[in-house]
Amino acid sequence: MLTSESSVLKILLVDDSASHRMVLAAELDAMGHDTVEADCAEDALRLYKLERPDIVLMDVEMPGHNGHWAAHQIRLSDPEAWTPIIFLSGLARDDDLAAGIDAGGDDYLFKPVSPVVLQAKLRAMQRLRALSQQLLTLTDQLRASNADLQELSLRDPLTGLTNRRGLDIRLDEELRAARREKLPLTVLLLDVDNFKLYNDTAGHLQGDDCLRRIGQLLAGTCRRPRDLAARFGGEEFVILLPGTSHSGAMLFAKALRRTVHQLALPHPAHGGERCVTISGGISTAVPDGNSTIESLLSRADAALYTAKSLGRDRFFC
Ligand code: GH3
Ligand code: MG
Ligand code: MG
Ligand code: MG
Ligand code: MG
Repeated sequence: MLTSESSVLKILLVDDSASHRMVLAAELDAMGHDTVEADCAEDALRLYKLERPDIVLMDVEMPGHNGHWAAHQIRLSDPEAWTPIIFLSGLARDDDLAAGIDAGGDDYLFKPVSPVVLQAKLRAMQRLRALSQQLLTLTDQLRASNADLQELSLRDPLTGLTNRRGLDIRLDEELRAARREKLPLTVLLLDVDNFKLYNDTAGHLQGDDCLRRIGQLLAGTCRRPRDLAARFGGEEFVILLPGTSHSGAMLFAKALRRTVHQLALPHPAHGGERCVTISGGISTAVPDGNSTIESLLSRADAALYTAKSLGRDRFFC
């Protein structure tokens, strides 16, 4: 997009000479631009921050700090954005020009500058500035979509719960925190009972719907900020309860079982007479140096296996 070439620019004009400023400001005004004037390097920096100009025209030699200093400070104050700085100076040796560019200038013109040259240079800088702004916008969009992708990669699309990857990350964090704070960590591994039969009778789509509703229910049981409900895989879920002891976990499981009963999702295999139930294995530990995510999960898995063997619709620890 190079169409903004002829738009009105806000130009910060820096020169300690009032007569130079007057001449240049009149020329810029004739070109249709708005000018903000500074008569020293310190004021240039202040006005730059206040006015956010599109382009800076900078004298080099000034009492106090010089134009090089002001250009350097402007670059430091605004590392993300790029505002063109053109030096206009009576110091007209090649080395002066090179020093100006090294100080952060984007161009360097020798005084006196003809209005035609100045106008052409402003157009060139405007073109570059438009490109740099496009780049900034693209970078912002890229950052945002990266964040979206990151979020998506940790979420289970069917239930909207945290997926296995997200669970692994949180489990790792919570295990470290529990070790550090010497607090218990409870893991519940939950499995929908006779779910293959559910699918076989009602079909996979209705099975998906059942998993979605169980997922919602589990998410609703997590009341504390650090509690987490996740889809472990298939019809298996995990609930993570940081800071919850064995007795707290038992109370939680009892309430959860009651909530599933209250949801009363008919199980199609029994002609709708019986409802969907879940079984769970509970593992609670105050983790020490030997505790691992695997050890916590495998204890919960063994307990789940026992819950299933004892007849399902129950929790075991
Ligand atoms: P048990 O009470 O012992 O857990 O029996 P079960 O039938 O629930 O266990 P099994 O492991 O034999 O079957 C689990 C079923 O879950 C089989 C699989 O097709 C189904 N399943 C896994 N993921 C999904 C899914 O995303 N959607 C649907 N609809 N079904 C799924
Ligand atoms: Mg000067
Ligand atoms: Mg299973
Ligand atoms: Mg199974
Ligand atoms: Mg099952």
